[in-house]
Amino acid sequence: MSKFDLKKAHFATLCIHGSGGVDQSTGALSIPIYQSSTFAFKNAKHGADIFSGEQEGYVYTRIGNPTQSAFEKEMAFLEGGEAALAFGSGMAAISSTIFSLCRSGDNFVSSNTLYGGTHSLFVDTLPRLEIEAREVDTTNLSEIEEAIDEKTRCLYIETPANPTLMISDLAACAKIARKHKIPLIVDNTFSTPYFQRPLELGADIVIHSATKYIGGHGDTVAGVAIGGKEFIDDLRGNFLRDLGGIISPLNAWLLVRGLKTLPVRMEQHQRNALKIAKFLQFHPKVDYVWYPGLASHPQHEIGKQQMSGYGGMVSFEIKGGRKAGEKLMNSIKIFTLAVSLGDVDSLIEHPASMTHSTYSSEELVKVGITDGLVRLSVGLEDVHDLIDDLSQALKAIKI
Ligand code: LCS
Repeated sequence: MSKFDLKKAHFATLCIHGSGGVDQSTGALSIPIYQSSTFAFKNAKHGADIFSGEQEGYVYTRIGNPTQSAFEKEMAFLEGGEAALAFGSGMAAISSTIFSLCRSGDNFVSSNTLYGGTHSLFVDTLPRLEIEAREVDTTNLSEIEEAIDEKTRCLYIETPANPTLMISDLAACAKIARKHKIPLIVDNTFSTPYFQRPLELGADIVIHSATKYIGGHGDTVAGVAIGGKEFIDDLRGNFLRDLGGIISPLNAWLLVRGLKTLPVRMEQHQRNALKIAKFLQFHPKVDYVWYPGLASHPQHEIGKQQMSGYGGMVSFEIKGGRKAGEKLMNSIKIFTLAVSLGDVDSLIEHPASMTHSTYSSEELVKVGITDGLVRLSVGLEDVHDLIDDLSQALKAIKI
């Protein structure tokens, strides 16, 4: 069979064929899981040539593995980047990327609304290495400009942000980064490349917690960085090799499998999320709904320009604060009370006491993560059942 030119393929075709298709040596339709720590050389010269870079080949799974490569190749296609590198978690991808760009004495500018683990890395751990994260409201471009100085090495944006779904204007952020000759890094976990392609908007590096929509089934922790070949080669050759935050071949395979259904999953996550956001928007026990697809979202217009869809995450402010939120979470039946997101199962959690408990009380107030904020990761169950479930749990709250 002649080979299809993947460069001409549309997104859904790449999701199925982008990892390389049928295994040429065995005919296996599904890419083999190369569960091997090491790879034999044909002879001494072959080994030495691979080590010196004169020949391509696999050496040791901490440095590269064919199942990992299949996932990386596919992610590079989907994000429109030259190359990609898989990691054992989203946090490994984020920390390795920052280590590759910043040295002691440097700073970088980042969104102030971030996944709580990223915030903790930025404000608790990196200062120990004398790397300063300057967290600002990146929906306000002048705050970004004011924070940049001659020691700033990159701009880090999470959009839509976890958990308030604030949207930063990526084309405008890229313009600022270019002006100051620093790379723009975008955490694209919430949108996935199906709804948002930051590299096309001027970003230099994209990061995912692949644990979420990329895997999609709540069974794998993983991360990935996508960018220029030179940057990814440095990341692999120095930071992955030396820090060792690698993905296992089995997990890489689970992600390749997950990606095959990414477009249909994302469409359905979004359809369900929009219906739930609209149901909550006019519910008497709800104060406010944060969903980028609603016209009431403060950056709805920017979202419309830079995203082709709004995803499956919905946050809302419940009347009656923490106590009402606890009652809701204890009364819910189909949604699972759990952190993480992007799974086929619907999940519910309380950011202030769970995913974002790494923020101080002052920081929580500043970024709008209130005690009454509840976050939903809307899954793929029938939306009528999800709305009925939320309805009965809201009814159980006495305010
Ligand atoms: N980036 C975003 C936007 C995230 O939401 C997370 C994890 C990470 C990076 C880190 O990825 P990991 O190392 O977990 O693969 N977010 C989580 C959350 O909201 N609940 O549990 C984990």
